[in-house]
Amino acid sequence: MKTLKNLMAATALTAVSVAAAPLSAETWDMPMAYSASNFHSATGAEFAKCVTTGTGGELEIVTHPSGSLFKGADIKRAIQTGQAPIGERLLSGHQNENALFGFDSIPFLATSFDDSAKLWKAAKPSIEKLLSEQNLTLLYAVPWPPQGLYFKNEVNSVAEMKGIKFRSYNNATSRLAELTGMLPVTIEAAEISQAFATGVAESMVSSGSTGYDRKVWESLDYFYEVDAWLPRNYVMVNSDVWSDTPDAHKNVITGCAELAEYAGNWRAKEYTGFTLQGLRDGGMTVGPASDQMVSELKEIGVTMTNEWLEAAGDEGKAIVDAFHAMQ
Ligand code: PCA
Repeated sequence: MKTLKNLMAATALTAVSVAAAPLSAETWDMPMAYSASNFHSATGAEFAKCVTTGTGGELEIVTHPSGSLFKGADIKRAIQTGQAPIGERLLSGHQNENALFGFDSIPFLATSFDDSAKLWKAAKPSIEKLLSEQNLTLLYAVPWPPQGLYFKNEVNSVAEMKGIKFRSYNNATSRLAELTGMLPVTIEAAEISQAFATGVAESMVSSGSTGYDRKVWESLDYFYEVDAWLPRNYVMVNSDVWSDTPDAHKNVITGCAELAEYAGNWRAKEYTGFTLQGLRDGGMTVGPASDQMVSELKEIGVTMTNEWLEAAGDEGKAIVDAFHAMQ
């Protein structure tokens, strides 16, 4: 009897939703690289819901977290080529194409949420231009919490890092590994738990958030709060798809994007303390790095800043100058 009642209720619900569904409903699949539990993915899911609700169901956005539709490294290309209309990716993941994309991974340039917002303001016009040349329209961008160093054992100086297998996620993190004598191996966040468990990697630079999402305390024991930089994720839409989108939908999407950027920034800040406590609860030692390690890393930061300025040319220098002028 109960089953029958449920069935009747479900059928009634279906009938209502079919009647209410717009005739020309469109679906946009949205690939995302990070786990569903991550705050960027949660923000993306809310953004998708906002668009679906705001367009009265005429445009439904469906998120696919954890690299389930396209792996992180393939997301931008998939959107450029129209295999997916919309998606999210780590901006500095494109640093190998153009150094400008790495503006947010310069060690010790912008180390707080406030500075990260200023740096983004300085860089945004250049990044929007670069993306539009690649058939991509920027919708919103949200920073990760400050980047710190994860290790299996206690480490108090750069010399002690020598030979450690280091998981990298962009050019800057690979370069950091080289300059500290570690051995870089590029691995997507979705795969790091396994990489640490099997010993493919023994260390990384990342946020407390990613360590928490991937439960790295199962393999690693130390997190040093270095606050090296705050890299950014961004949501992009294929520019052809965008220009074919009716104005009424564009308005909803831009409104939802603004809301998502605001909510994502707020979440990133909230999540910083929460996830560091999560690492502690998992059994890790979490705290600042030794003075020696900080000053040695800052020296490496100077090298990396100069290398970036050289690679990013006048436009890169203009970004850094504009950022400094906001201080
Ligand atoms: N998490 C992402 C990028 C930066 C971060 O905090 C990662 O580790 O892949």
